[in-house]
Amino acid sequence: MTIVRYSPEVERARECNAPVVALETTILSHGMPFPRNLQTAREIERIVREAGAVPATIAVLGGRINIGLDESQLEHVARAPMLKIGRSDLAYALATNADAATTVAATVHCAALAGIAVFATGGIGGVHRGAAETMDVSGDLDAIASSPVAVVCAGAKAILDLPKTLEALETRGVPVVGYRTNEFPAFWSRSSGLRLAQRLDTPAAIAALVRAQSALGLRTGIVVANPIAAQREIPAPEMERHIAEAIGAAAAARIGGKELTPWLLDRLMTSTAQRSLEANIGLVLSNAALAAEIAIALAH
Ligand code: PSU
Ligand code: MN
Repeated sequence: MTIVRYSPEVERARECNAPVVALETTILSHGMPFPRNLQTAREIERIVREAGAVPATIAVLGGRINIGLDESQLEHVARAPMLKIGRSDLAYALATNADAATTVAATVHCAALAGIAVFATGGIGGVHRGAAETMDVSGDLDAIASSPVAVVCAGAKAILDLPKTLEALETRGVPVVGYRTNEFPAFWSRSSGLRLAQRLDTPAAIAALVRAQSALGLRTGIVVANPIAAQREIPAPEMERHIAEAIGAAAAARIGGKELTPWLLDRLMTSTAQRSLEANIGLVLSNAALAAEIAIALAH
């Protein structure tokens, strides 16, 4: 069974070993409202192309893993209500000919299948606050740990327990490197107060890290933590008030499981008067640009 379908643009890039950047679709389908999600998806792809790499936006359509979406497929993902799928749902989505948006977890797996070494997203999932009771730990962590892909993100979403998320990454053998920072960024904010032992300041240096990881025979992914630009950030103390309120409201409304992350993101959009959305879009675009530069450095 052919399970993967490449767009003509990605197919050509594969033939000539051109730099490719994988992109996820849950962030579009469940993380941002229409039509901003579609505009953002187009903008991400434009930034990757302008930098000299090929964007490979990934979704499951009609039960096939599509790597590289055309304009109408991108619009379908942005507009139509669609399943949010992690790795545990991938086989089911294929076997039932579903249309589905892929999370970081499902997307890094598909990128690894396709031999794509660099992936850009907003923020990875991680250990949820209260995980000691709920055991809600995003499948993103295990998927990154078993997919040799560099994940360019603005850290983990600050709705999570960030210290536990870093511990979980360490346990899984995933290097976390700060891009031009000594601190693990907190998605909407530059600062989390959590120090990182690894810092690199150029795309070429990150490419060297990716090569070293591979030379060691480690099939583990790498988290490249790229803080949001200073002029776009929502300072951490301010954001924390909104997050605490949203988590309280989610508990009162008994929101859990897959719904939790999209629900919290949506609530924060309202409580910050869309500032969290604008920050989210800004950091994704910046991650896409950095991912393209890393992919290009790797191709040399
Ligand atoms: N970051 C965002 N918006 C999102 C997500 C991340 O800015 O919508 C998505 C990603 O697809 C990530 C997923 O993989 O949330 C994690 O969900 P969960 O916590 O249910 O594993
Ligand atoms: Mn979960």
